[in-house]
Amino acid sequence: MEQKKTLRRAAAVQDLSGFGRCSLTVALPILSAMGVQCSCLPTAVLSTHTGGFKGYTFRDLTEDMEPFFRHWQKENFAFDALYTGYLGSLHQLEIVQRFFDAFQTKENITLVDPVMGDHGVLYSRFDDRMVRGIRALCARADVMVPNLTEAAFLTDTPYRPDMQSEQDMQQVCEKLLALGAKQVVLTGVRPEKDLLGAACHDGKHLHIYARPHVPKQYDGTGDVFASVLLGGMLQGNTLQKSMEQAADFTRICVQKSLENGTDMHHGVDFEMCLPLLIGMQTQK
Ligand code: PXL
Repeated sequence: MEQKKTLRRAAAVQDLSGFGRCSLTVALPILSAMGVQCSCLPTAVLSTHTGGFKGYTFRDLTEDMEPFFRHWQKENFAFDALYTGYLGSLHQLEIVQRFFDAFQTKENITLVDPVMGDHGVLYSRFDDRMVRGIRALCARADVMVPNLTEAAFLTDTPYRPDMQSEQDMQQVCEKLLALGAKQVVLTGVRPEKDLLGAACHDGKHLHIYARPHVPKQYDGTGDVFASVLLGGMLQGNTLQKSMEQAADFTRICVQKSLENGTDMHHGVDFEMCLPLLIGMQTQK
């Protein structure tokens, strides 16, 4: 007899940026395409994301966050994954700690994407105190997904984009794991000049995965990567396989957006690539 499929459920704690595909407008469609139910705990509603647009509106939903998840708790909702991304204030980081207290279990996956900067600099709204708060969230993660900039701030080491050897990756991952997370996936890794990819460390082994670099940067690609990574893990795949799938899919989205001449701040044209994700599905 065919086994019943179980629908996995993730809770995504992220903002909703109305324009410029990132955070929830990426996590929701991607997880859905991968057969994962995505519940949303919105942290803020913005007219656009904060990287590249001037004069955006920002409706802070911090005050709603705790009543929002306490209601979920009263309803006895449970989640196979807790997924956090861009968090805009210290107060929100404290609330997410309580969200973890309420919903973490031995079985579920907590994925913390420590969104706070890129290219060696912190985003606006982020400072040292925020870095410390995000470090404390990473300590409670099963998987953390920093880029090289975030890894440098989290480990309090200078940003050195030229340090890309296997030994360098091993060292960075070990320092990140020392923060307390069980597994780490490092993004934006460049083992050779024309390659771009990611490295993962599951506490035992380091794996590096890189493909020919598509020479254009797009906002929101970190969110695409983290969402596919989580979807893959919830489908029962290993960290390494999920990382490879996330890297491949992100690369395909960047390639498609480049072909389409899409503005970098609009995020990637992932919609045209979603059928591929549905095709990649291996959920038991
Ligand atoms: O993609 C990360 C992200 C998410 N949400 C908001 C952002 C950013 C990056 O700048 O501004 C609001």
